[in-house]
Amino acid sequence: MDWITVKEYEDITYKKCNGVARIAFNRPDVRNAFRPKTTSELYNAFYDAQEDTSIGVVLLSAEGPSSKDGVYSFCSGGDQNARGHQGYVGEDGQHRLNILEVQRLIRFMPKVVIAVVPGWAVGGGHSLHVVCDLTLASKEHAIFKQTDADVTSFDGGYGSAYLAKMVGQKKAREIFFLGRNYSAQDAMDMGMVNAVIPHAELEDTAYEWAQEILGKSPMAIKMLKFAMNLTDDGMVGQQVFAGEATRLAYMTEEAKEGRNAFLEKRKPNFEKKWLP
Ligand code: S0N
Repeated sequence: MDWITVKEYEDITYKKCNGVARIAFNRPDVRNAFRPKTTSELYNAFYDAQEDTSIGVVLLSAEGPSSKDGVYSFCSGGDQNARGHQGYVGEDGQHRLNILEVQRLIRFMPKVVIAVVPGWAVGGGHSLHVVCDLTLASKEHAIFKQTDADVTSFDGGYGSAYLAKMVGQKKAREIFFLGRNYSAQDAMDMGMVNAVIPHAELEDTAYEWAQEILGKSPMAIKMLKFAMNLTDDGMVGQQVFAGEATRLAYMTEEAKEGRNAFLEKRKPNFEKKWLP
């Protein structure tokens, strides 16, 4: 695979290859914790991937291992060193919670996002894998853990409530209330991981899964993602799904006639075709 670097960032890496974008955390010495700079960079890269019509699948992965102790991590959530009294403090001194904007972009983007988990997925890092469409995990090194209740920095949205839909209420409560470590196999048995992959094959497997998805109908993949989101996303889910219905309606003769009639300052002639 010939990955091409799209843009140089400080806290992440961002590459593309054959319809696949790979966005990876790059702070392995702090277990890939995110600070405001990281979330801004993530948002920027995800937005680019969303807008690029040559990209159909995004891998959210991580660089590593740590140069200090050789440990692999996906993401350990919010950087506790950057945390102030109102959220995580950016270089501009402002407190932000903008990991939630990254979550929403992953959730609502019309492309498949795969979490590629090479090591620790903890706190807000755990929540990110939950919000991704699919999760692939390293057999040897992935560990799933929720520490939100240890550090009073908690995700009451997708990270917990949506997790409960995924693994069931009892298991989700166990994960958050006890904060234990779960292996890749444990996580798969619970239904929050799609496949457990030997570590050395993890990235190649993620790329292969992406290529398989890229062989499908882009329209169908998008509509299926939005349909599966809809029931859990309330009016926003309906808005996203319905937006695509509007886009399809724009393609009809009827829609062209409506637009043309307005521009030509005449009454529209819809020919009264009330289809069954
Ligand atoms: C990941 C853990 C379990 C790994 O343990 P291990 O292997 O024993 O390593 P350590 O020795 O603990 O760590 C190695 C070095 O990395 C630093 N480090 C690790 N994690 C972080 C971190 N999150 N922030 C800052 N530094 C971190 C260690 O300090 C150590 O450094 P050195 O080598 O210098 O000693 C273990 O590390 C662990 O438990 N980490 C903390 C996990 C955690 O509690 N994360 C925060 C949980 N909460 C969130 O993420 C909230 C997310 C969020 O932002 C949010 C969500 C919803 C709504 C709003 C928000 C919001 O924005 O606030």
